[in-house]
Amino acid sequence: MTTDVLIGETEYFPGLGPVSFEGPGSDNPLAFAWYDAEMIVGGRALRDHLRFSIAYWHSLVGGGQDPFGASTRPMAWNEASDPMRAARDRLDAAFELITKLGVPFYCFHDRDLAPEGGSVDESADRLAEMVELARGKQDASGVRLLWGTANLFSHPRYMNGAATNPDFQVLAYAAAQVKAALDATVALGGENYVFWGGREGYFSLLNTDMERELDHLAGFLRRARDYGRSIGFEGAYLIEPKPMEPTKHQYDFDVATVIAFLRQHDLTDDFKLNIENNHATLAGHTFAHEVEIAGSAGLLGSLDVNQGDPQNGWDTDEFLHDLRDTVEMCLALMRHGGLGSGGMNFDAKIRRSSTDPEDIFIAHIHSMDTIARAFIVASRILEESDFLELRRERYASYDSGAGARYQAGELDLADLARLAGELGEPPLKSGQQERYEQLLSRYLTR
Ligand code: XLS
Ligand code: NI
Ligand code: NI
Repeated sequence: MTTDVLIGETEYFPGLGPVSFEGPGSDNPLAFAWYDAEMIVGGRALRDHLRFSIAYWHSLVGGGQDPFGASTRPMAWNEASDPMRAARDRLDAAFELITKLGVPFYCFHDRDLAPEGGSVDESADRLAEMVELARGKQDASGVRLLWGTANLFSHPRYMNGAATNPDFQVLAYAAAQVKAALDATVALGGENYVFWGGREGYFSLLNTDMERELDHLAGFLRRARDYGRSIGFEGAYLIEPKPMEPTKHQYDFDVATVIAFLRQHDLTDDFKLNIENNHATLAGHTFAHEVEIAGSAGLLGSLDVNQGDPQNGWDTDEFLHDLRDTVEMCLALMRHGGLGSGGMNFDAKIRRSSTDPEDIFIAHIHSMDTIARAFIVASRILEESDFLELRRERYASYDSGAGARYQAGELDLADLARLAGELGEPPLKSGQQERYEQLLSRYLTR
């Protein structure tokens, strides 16, 4: 898979890109130092392991506005007064950015691609019109759609939720939007479809019938799945957990909560997880922890790569650049077999005060480099060090004898109690945490 640079009528990032790989010694902020797309790791090119993706909403739509002030970032592609004209300009800018960065995938919400119309039908028509154009851009460049989704949180009608809204009329409206977004995803060959429950949650239990809302949510997901399958969508449906924001308590709290919900409603054949680092940390977990839980359940779908600020308790969506944390995440990811049809989507935004055109390039380049480097470090730890062996040894007592019988489901509680008496007081065995930490540190700099 190769991507050709696509520039529309206007070049929106003149003098920037295409970005090339210069190697670890490079001081050029606009070149890759670690992400060599062609580099073979474990028999596959890095490009195919990492499956990077641009997030349309942060990189082409969001202009740095916050609750205290308006946009700061100049985005010429969003300035046309006709919103469909702006959508076409934005598509040009999107494919220029994606192809100049050499990123193989992108992701969007319906409303990023096309503005909402005055009715359900007009909105669907506008989306279909933009999908046609996006199809042409994909064909011309080789860029693919990692996932599509519907924005069920920005419009005021969704202030009390979408699929969990107490008002059925809102739920029906959300269904119309998801139907059109699934049509768009299928038309563009999208490999996954994401549900992030933007406002599926509550601010107060006093006015919330949680049991009913969760039941409605499951019913909504079932209908969406069935419709998608009926129009030929073969990819994975992904739920993206987040514990809070915008509501006080989001129902898709974390990976474990979502897995329990999927199992309760018998949805695990079709649904997996899209895990975002900043959402993991908001839930009091790490990225690695969430990947580990999903991987252990065989439900690892895709990743939204970003990071939060340890001193802030909200979703700051910074570009992922913490190497050590990323190595830990990659170790979990690789032990569970990698991404499959998922990818690594940059659900991240440059800071409000980052207003130079090159800032968006540098942000992506730095993050791609960090992840590539972490992935290479993790693969070397797995292949060259005694990491796996140390972990295996730690559990060796379950590999034979009574331990193996226990693991195989044999021995009842009374058997175990009898064995305890026979075996006597267990000697203390070190968990050797510092040794593992040291090992990781050494590989970081090799
Ligand atoms: C918001 C979410 C959102 C989803 C897509 O916090 O991360 O961006 O990824 O709706
Ligand atoms: Ni996300
Ligand atoms: Ni997020």
